[in-house]
Amino acid sequence: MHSGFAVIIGRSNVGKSTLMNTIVGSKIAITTPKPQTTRLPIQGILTREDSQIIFVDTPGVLKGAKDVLSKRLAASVKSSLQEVDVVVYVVDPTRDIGDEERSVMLMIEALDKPKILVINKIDLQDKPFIDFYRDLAENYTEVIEVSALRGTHVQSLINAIREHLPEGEQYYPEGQLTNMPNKFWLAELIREKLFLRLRQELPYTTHVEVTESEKRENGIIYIQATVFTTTDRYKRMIIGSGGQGIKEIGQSTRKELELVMENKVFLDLTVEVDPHWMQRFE
Ligand SMILES: Nc1nc2c(ncn2[C@@H]2O[C@H](COP(=O)(O)OP(=O)(O)OP(=O)(O)O)[C@@H](O)[C@H]2O)c(=O)[nH]1
Ligand SMILES: [Mg+2]
Repeated sequence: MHSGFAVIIGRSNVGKSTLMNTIVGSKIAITTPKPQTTRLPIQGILTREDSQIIFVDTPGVLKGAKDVLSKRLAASVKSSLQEVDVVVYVVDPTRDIGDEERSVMLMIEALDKPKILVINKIDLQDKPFIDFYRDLAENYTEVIEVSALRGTHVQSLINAIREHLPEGEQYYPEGQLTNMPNKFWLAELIREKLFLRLRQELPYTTHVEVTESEKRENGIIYIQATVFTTTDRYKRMIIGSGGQGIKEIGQSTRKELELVMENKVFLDLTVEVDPHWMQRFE
């Protein structure tokens, strides 16, 4: 048996969470077209007959961000790099290589660990920067081109990772797909719907907490959650005119939950102002 940790790292929006979900075969991490969707390192577990790989999905690395949350995110990425067996560095060949990418790259190339460069989104037609990444091959243990969205070459990636895992026992029982507690995952799903609906800076001022999640005697799963935001103005924007905004967020979350849980769900969603929620990340 081989087992170990593979950290998925890269700048925001390259498809790290999508890749982890595809590998694990279940939606563990939320994914949206907006940068900085992932906020906490989340583990996705792949157990096979001869191996167990624990993937750690990390928040996109942002250079020079000064707010508490971004700093905390960057720190959590750096610390998740310390104890892993394999580094999976994901890049997006459709986007220009800016300062941010260069600094991530330097950080990774300095690590003395097996490093796999994953060029993602190969399903897209226009990939002007793909040769730039291909030319970096000598700095990495391996280079694999994938489409996380479609699953292309994802098996080759899994096999390559397994090659570099030490011998060892399983960390988690078979069948366990994530380390994430249920309430946290529910909160993440609500946050995804918020992200998808809200514009520009608004998503980054929000935080979701699930206070209750239980199956009641009538067979319905009852979930109570609060969306925290920093100002009254944001609260009004989230609620929307006549409550339409929060209603739609609630409906799309509930629909997805009912699909996943194969159960009727009642979702009680409220919005509250808490100017200090970010400090809870400190
Ligand atoms: N066409 C295409 N789109 C992809 C692929 N992988 C991810 N995407 C899209 O890219 C966007 C970002 O994906 P995420 O998985 O949320 O990216 P991330 O790297 O986890 O982003 P952060 O959590 O913000 O760091 C989403 O709209 C995905 O659907 C791919 O292989 N092909
Ligand atoms: Mg993510």
